[in-house]
Amino acid sequence: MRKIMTAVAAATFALAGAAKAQDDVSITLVPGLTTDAFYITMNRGAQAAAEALGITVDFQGAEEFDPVLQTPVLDAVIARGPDAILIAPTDTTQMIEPLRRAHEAGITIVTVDTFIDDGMYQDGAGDGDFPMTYIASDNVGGGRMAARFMAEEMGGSGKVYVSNVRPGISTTDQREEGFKAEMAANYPDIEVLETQYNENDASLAASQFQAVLARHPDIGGVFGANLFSALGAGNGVEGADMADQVTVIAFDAPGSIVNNIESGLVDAAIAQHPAEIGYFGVMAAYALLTGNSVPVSIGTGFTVINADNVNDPDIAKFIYSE
Ligand code: T6T
Repeated sequence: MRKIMTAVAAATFALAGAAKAQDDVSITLVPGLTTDAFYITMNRGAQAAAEALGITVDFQGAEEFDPVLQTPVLDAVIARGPDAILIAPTDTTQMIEPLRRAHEAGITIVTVDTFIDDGMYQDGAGDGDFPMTYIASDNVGGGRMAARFMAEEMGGSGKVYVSNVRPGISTTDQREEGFKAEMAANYPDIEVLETQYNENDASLAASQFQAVLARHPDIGGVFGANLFSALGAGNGVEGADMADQVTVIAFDAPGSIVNNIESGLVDAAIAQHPAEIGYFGVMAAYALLTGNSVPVSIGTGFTVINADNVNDPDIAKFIYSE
């Protein structure tokens, strides 16, 4: 009961305390890392919304996807005191306390792409209940899509593994969860081997493919659960000259992955819509700051890119900016 009162009180404070004049709104977007085409594209969408609203949105982040590096960036942003922070938290638990400092300073928090705690905000449950909304892809659903494309491409049988970043990141954890759940439910003849964690390092992901290949010469597929995992998995497969035998399904769609689809190295990419996440993230923060309510979560879409549509002019807008 006490927790529920706290959540309701917090929500009321955020709305009542922050009803701003329309042109007096300051928002900072803190990405998972600044140099990733996914977040660069998210910022493009955020800037489009800022322009439409006549406001400024800053982009401040660390150079690696790491809570130890993201926390000081966040502290510096809090010190400058924007009205709202849009953030892709780099760890579900480690970013709760740093974000609580922002919340306690009266800053409205919106999480984009990744979430803290259980990702269900404003429901009175959990330590990280205070963000106002979560705007992202359906990552469990995306993982399920990846499994279906993988299994169809492999004729429903063979050995695969997930190349992933590290445990504790909501998005990539959920993609792996969805991938494994779909395989277990619908493709009993696909064996999912142990996940390989690459710390967001494409070179490590590539060498991990070589190591898995040494243990399992009949490996048939790799699911790269994010941009760097997929790029590295593709490089590993190419280095072993196994593009014809190994199915690679990528999450994310920068130009480099699209090139790998054109060359036949990657079979399909699940492109997220990061510009959409940035656009609706800014719109949601603006709505909250000007006294309006917003949904507690907003789901954005996917586009699957493969050899059939890679050169279709309608697909070009889903390739990430670099
Ligand atoms: O896949 C995206 C993002 O959704 C994820 O949270 C972290 O990795 C990316 O930024 C791609 O590198």
